[in-house]
Amino acid sequence: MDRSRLAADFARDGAVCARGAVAADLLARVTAAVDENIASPSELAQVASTADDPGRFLEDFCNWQRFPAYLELAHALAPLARTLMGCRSVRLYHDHLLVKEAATQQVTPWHQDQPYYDVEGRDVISMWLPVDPVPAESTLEFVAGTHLGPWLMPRTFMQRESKWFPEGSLSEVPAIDEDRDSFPIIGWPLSPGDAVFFHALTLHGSRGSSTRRRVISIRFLGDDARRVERHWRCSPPIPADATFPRLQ
Ligand SMILES: O=C(O)CCC(=O)C(=O)O
Repeated sequence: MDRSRLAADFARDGAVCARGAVAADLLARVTAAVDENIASPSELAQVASTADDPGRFLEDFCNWQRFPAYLELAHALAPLARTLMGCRSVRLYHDHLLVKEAATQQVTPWHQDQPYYDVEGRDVISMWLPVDPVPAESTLEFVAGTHLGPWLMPRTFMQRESKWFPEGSLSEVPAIDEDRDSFPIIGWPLSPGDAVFFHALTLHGSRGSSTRRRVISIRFLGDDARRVERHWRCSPPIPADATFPRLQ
């Protein structure tokens, strides 16, 4: 893996793919943890698909204290997160489970992550790791370069409600799927153990999934990231007194 090349691509595009980033033994422990997590979701878990969807889109958050393999994964990939952010320090912000069962039609609408958080600063990065093969049709896609642009309106995935910033206070996410050729969309077919890293402001989304697509994502904070008080419940809601383990 050419880390300086990845860092240059990340600075330009806001998203990169690190092939084979996780060793087979750790990947096996993470896969087992994902399965335990699915079988035993936390109180933050939610189904982000409708009852008539032939599949199901399950999300869960903040489970690293229950599943040591998630923390191990965060430690293993923190050095790469640090290189990509160009930071001296890396902290674990949270983990996010994203499972699309086979035949899920629910899309993940285009969005940025940071407007849902209670964090300001440029050094915020996500790592998205599938434990199943992911073909191009159902992979996570990105609009290259949007990490350099403004914050855009966060909305709930299904009802499209503005539960965070007041209506009109941020520009809306453009209708990317109506004119995909006008946007520099990037994404990669993935094998288990490949890790996609993206900036918390990079616009991203995905389609439904005909095959089962189990993913664990780790979100990292770098040097200038700081928590701020919000007047609404953030996603995920993290207690004000939570500490974020230093990984690097
Ligand atoms: O897995 C997906 O479909 C969406 C992932 C996503 O939005 C994220 O990791 O922030």
